[in-house]
Parts: sequence; C-alpha cells; structure tokens
Amino acid sequence: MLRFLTAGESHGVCLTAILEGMPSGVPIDRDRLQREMRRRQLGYGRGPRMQFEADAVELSAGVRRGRTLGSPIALTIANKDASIDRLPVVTQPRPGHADLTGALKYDHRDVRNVLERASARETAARVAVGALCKQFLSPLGIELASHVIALGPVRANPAAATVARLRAKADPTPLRCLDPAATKRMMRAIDAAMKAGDTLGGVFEVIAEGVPPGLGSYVHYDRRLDAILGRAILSIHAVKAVEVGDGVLGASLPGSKVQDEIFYTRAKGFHRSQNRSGGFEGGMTTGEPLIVRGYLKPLSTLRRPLRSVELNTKRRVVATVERSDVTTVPAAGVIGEAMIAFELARAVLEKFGGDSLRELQRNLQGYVRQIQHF
Ligand code: EPS
Repeated sequence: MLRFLTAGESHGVCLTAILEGMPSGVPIDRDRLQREMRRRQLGYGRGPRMQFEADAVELSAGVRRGRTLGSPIALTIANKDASIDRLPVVTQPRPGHADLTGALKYDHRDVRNVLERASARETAARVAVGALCKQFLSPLGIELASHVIALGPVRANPAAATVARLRAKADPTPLRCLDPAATKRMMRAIDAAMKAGDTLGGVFEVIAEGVPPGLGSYVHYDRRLDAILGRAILSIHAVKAVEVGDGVLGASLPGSKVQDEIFYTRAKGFHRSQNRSGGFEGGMTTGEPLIVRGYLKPLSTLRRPLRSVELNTKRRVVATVERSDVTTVPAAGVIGEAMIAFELARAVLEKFGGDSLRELQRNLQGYVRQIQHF
C-alpha cells in the first residue's frame, strides 16, 4: 500500500516527507521534480515568501542512480525563513484559520504553535510527494495537469482543456489560466484586493488522462475513488467544495442531459461522446479523462484584519496580520494535481500490484488486453 507522512512547521528548519510503498525501478528525474516545486511557487498574487524560498528537494533515501529502490523514499525541503524560535507570540486568532480552534484543542496559549503547522507551507512537501507519484504514473501513460477556471468574481471561459494544452497554454501564464481576457480581469481583481488589504478565492480544475477503466470500486463506500479524490482535494488548505465532472450543473438538469451515452467501435472499443461524469461512474474510473475541481475560499490572513478576541484578556481586538498571499488558486491547482497523482498511484498499485515497475506494467498490460477483447 502506498502511503506518505509529512512533518515540518512553516518557519521551522525544514519540511520532511516519507513516501512508502513505491515499487522499484521507477525512473526519477530530479529536474522534473524541481520544476514541479517551482510551479507551486508561481502565480500572480503570491506573497514575498515565494520569492526567496528555493523549495529545493533533497532526496535522502529510496532513490539510487536515478531509480527508486522499492524502499521508503525520504525527502527534505529546507526553509530559508527558519525563524520559528524568534517569532513573536500570537494571541489574536484569525477568523477562518485554524488559530482559535487549534489553540483550544491543543491547549496552546501561543497561536503560533498552531499556525506554524496549519500553514499551507506544508503543501510543498505534498507537491514533492506528488511529483514522485507523477513520475511513477508517466511510464503507465497517465498524465495530469491543472488550470484556474475562476478567481474571485471572474470566471474563465472554460475552453476544452487537455493535458497537452494546459501545459503549453495555461502553465506559462501569470494565473495558469487558458483564457487571456479573463486572466487580465483576474489580475485586476487581485490588484484591487491587494489595495483593499483583502484576499480572493477561486476554482481550479485538475485533469488526468490515460487512466485505465476500473480503478476504485462500487462495492463499498470507502473504495469509491471519486470519494477518495474528494477527500484528497478537501484536505488542501482553504478548499471548501469539490466537484467531479459537471456535478454542480447536473444537479439542475434532467438525466437525459447528464449521462454519457455508450458507443463501441473496433478501433476505439467502448467509449462515450461526452465526459460529463468527469471520468467516474459507480466510484470507478471509466477510462475517460478525470475532471476534478476544487473551490477555495479567500485566504484568512487579511492585511485589513477582521474582528477577533484576545485569548488572555478576552478583549475585542482585530486579528493578527501575518505575511501572506492575496490569492493562491494557481498554486492550489498544482497541489490538487499532486494529491490526485498520489491517490491514482495508490489506486493503480492496489489494482495491479507489483514490487517493481516492470511487474506492475505487465499486470496492467494484461488487464488492458483483457478489456480490449471483452
Ligand atoms: C506558504 C508559505 C507561507 C504563506 C502561505 C503559503 O509563508 P509565510 O506565512 O511565511 O508568508 O505564504 O501560507 C498560507 C496561506 C497560510 O494561510 O498559512 C507556502 O509555502 O505555500
């Protein structure tokens, strides 16, 4: 079973992750891994931290001469800002962050003990783990990409997105968005929020192509892969809703306009004319591209802070102002890719097994042949 743990505080020495269960023989390209880390740091509206952190990943175990060994993979990301022991005590919790409930729950009088771990800085470790999972999925023909489809009040015109198009056309833009006119309006909205000391949320979409049919299962609730991906996306900081395919739109349409009709040709096998299901039926992948969206609320650190209560005096105050970002939706898409890459890698390993990439590829090819000759 594939699993991972992360440790580390936002301004601690480093972030650490251990990924266990990765088969042997997976080619690992360190430059590709580092490019993924850089993608998470980009996006118009990020705070100053992203300019000076290198987010350089050190692989300290489990990889030798460019291939996984089958043993646990350990990695660290050093923090340039490792000031945790010098930072002031925080007693004015920010509405919307983990601050107040975290302090009550863990009996901390200094909210910094909460916010250091609750910070989205932890997602750097997840992106590193996801980048390794992507390099496991690539030789199996599975590729992922993401883009921003809404930011604050601005919606992009969601043109047909494919992994190739997203990589070529969305990734190089300031907000990782396919719609240039919407991008301009989004940037203006970010400028206005920045000026007002406010923050903005939005929506990202992750696409995964080349996923074989039949990952996940209908037989039990906790084996439904769409539900597992839903949890993975909701675990990303500030995400408050998840959508699979046209889930939200479908709720208001008749069934005839929602289900994806089934066709068969010799060349293509079973296929659909639409993919409104987002690549899932009955908790299983259909073989069509996966489409999963994450909806972020605006970040909870406001430069013009909201009302709060001082923890010791119980007096009315305004919340602490920490250095932060105006928006992180473009980065959240990269984190979404990482989380989905991890869960897909896990589902692939569960279905096809194998201790080496070669063994797993043989198992996968046998299954694909079986389906083709159904
Ligand atoms: C983040 C690092 C943090 C924040 C952000 C994400 O850096 P700092 O707090 O030192 O400026 O930019 O964290 C949050 C949005 C949050 O709410 O905690 C990162 O590496 O992504």
